[in-house]
Amino acid sequence: MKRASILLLIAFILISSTACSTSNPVKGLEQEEIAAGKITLVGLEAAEVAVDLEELMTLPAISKEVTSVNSSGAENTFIIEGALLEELLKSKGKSQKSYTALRLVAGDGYSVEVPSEILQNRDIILGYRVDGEPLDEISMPIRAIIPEERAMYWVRNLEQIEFTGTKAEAAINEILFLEEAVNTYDSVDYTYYESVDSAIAGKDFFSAEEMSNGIIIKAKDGLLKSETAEVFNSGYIKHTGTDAPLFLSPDLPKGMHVKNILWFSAGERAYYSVASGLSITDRATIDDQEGIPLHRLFEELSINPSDSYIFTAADGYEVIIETADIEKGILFISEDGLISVKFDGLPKNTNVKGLFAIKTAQQ
Ligand SMILES: Nc1nc2c(c(=O)[nH]1)N[C@H]1C(S)=C(S)[C@@H](COP(=O)(O)O)O[C@H]1N2
Ligand SMILES: [Mo]
Repeated sequence: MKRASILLLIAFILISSTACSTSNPVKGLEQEEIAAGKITLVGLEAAEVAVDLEELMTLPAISKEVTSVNSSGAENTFIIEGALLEELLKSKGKSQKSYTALRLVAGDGYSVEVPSEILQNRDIILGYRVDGEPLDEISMPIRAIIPEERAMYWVRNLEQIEFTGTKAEAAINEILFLEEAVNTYDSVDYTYYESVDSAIAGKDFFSAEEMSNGIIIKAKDGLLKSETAEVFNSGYIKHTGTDAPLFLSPDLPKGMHVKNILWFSAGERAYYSVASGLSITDRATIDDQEGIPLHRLFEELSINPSDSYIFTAADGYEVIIETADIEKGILFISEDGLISVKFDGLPKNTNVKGLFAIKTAQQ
């Protein structure tokens, strides 16, 4: 909202107090502002559908006390009033439950994909009033609120909702280790707060073909995010310093950055941070060496079943491990800083140092 229109709005409220608030369902909002506040629904019908606040207000209004928790743990409780997305969709003969995912897109460049699990189980409120007042300037005209879910989904200044079709769940056939992979790509200096760290361009990690269904990023705290190829390619993986591995971009709102990544994948390949894995996974010990049980790594990434797996080192050394032996293995970082595996009771030649990748042998 423009400064001039706020001043006008304030003047309007001061001059004609009750007349406006009773004739108008959003107290403090002028008719023109209600008409101007519109969102676009893309992918719902053949053509884009525009929905304005006036239409939203004809739907059953709901009011709910919600608490947002931001990434630093700060809580904020307020009452949101608005209409349910499900009611809006119902009025168009649709349901949020029939979509695999949707993307909430804001006017400031922020966007977030809402996965199927949330679409199946949660209410999505298209909020137009907070604590009985119009939304603040950065949130208006509509803020999406999904109670019980992370504030990451509570998109201010909602402009567009994109409905997407079925996405093929990619099955992983290759795990690459981020700590080794970073040596094979060019890093750039990236200034992050007070320090200058190293980062690799997002577009260096996957081919366009691999990214045709976008990418998935999982953080150490369990956060799982789907991003478009466009968003990922506009950013970097910062692999040294604070919050690393960190996905960030100078062009994206900070809320789209992902701190402390565990892995990210596109198509059949995933990059896994062993340092992140070590800090959250229960370890097993072989001959005084602690590490991540390999079967836990395989579970985490849902790697495809295979009779055997090929372990490749950065120097080209390769060993093939039978599936039955995977449970004997651990993944660790050696004293000299190399990604390594060893197996309880297997010959020494299965100890791989400088491990670059694990691949399914038959696909
Ligand atoms: N338009 C827009 N909406 C946004 C964001 C943003 O950058 N732009 N950040 C999101 C994130 S990551 C969080 S944690 C919350 C922060 O909401 P709060 O300020 O109410 O805590 O807003 C979400 N909605
Ligand atoms: Mo956030």
